[in-house]
Amino acid sequence: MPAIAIIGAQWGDEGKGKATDLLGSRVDYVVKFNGGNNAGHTVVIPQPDGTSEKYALHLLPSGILTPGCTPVIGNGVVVDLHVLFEELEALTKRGVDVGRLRISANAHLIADYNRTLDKVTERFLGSRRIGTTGRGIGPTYADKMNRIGIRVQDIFDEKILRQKVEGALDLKGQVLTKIYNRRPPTVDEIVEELLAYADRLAPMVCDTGLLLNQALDRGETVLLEAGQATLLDVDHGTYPFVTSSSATSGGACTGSGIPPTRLSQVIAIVKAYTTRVGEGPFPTELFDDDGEHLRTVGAEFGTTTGRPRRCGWYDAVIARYAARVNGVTDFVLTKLDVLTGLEKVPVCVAYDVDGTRHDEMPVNQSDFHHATPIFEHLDGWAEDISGARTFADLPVNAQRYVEAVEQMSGARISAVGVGPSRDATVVRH
Ligand code: 2SA
Ligand code: GDP
Ligand code: MG
Repeated sequence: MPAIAIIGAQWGDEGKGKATDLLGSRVDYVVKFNGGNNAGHTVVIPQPDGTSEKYALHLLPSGILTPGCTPVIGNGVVVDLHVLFEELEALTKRGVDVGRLRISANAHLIADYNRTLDKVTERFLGSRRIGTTGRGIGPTYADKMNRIGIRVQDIFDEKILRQKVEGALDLKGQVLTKIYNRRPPTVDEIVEELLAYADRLAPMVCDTGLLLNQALDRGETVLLEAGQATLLDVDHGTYPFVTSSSATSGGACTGSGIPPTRLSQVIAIVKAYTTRVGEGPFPTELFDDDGEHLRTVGAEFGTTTGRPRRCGWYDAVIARYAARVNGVTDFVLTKLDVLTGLEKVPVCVAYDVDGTRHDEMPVNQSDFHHATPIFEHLDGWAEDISGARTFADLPVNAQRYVEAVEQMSGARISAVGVGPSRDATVVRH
């Protein structure tokens, strides 16, 4: 079996963690290929005694929860070592075997000064802030592109590490002091902090690109799991209100070392409505009781920061865009249960921008900021759907909603989420 990518179709938190976990038992490797501990994936696993265990993962790939599956942190990820070991320890305490984790020698490390810079830059930007998670993600990717980043492999050679930290602090120290009036850390402080993890990290580090391609050669299955989503992608998202990594299927290749010709399936996770955390345009956003209803029923609060998520109706223009940019073969429509009880469910089919209809994402970002949604109002349903396991179990209007959204969004809907738990899923294809 070849490689499968799972990506987010909207602005994140579509339920990628649950979808990855669901496929986990059928795959040999789950790879995180972008982002860092800005991600938040919630996975709910039913237990034999009828209770359920809830896990919130930030830096670790969701595959860590599946026995027999090897979780991999790819070269496209930025790693905060403190968070890495904190998450590993927390899972170990809960009985999860974390010994299989492999980490790319080429992944970049989040240094202390980049966490500081992330936070002070946001404060400095004031009303122009991005609404970042404050985890140092943007500054660390900036260092990577600027060729002053620190990579995982650097911490196994103190001399090289020291040289690299000196080089980075030459620049970043000045920024912190002269622009933000902060005392920068010393080279010794940073080197010491990073070196402290070297022994524990060493057994996990390898050439993950080689590992994964060899697994594919043997006929094993590799699942590439995105953090964030298409509209937060640094190239294809609502720039500058984006994260700093490549969250689309192209990023799955560059961030893992698996070539595009080996991807056989691109699964996009799309929520039955839309949410966004942080700043930036959001045409279907609701500021009324309907928005509050979606937030409350959908428990729409950030998994990493606890921030309330902005909520709005389903946007088929965005879904079509995600289908195109990622080469989506299948959608998984999540959280359909959250729409239960609504008499009518509006779905955005196009935008109106100053009297002009746009069926595709406007090329100009300012137009997107001013886009007004053109809605189709679909019939709702009142029946509880959380127990549905086949498409036929869904009320007719819920089936029609899925079919209508499928028609508008540019790829088949292969599965539908009807609750947070692993088994609360209707599989169609
Ligand atoms: P950053 O920290 O540089 O990546 O922030 C840049 C933008 O990317 C958004 N972003 C996210 N959006 C949704 N979910 C994310 N993960 C967490 C979650 C978020 C949380 O699963 O709930 O807990 O707040 C995530 N990570 C980054 C961010 O809001 C900025 O708009
Ligand atoms: P991710 O970042 O895409 O992995 O998504 P998050 O875990 O941040 O947010 C998705 C939230 O929705 C989590 O709390 C999941 O447990 C929950 N969830 C996933 N699928 C469903 C579903 O079909 N129905 C409901 N009600 N909740 C879901
Ligand atoms: Mg999330």
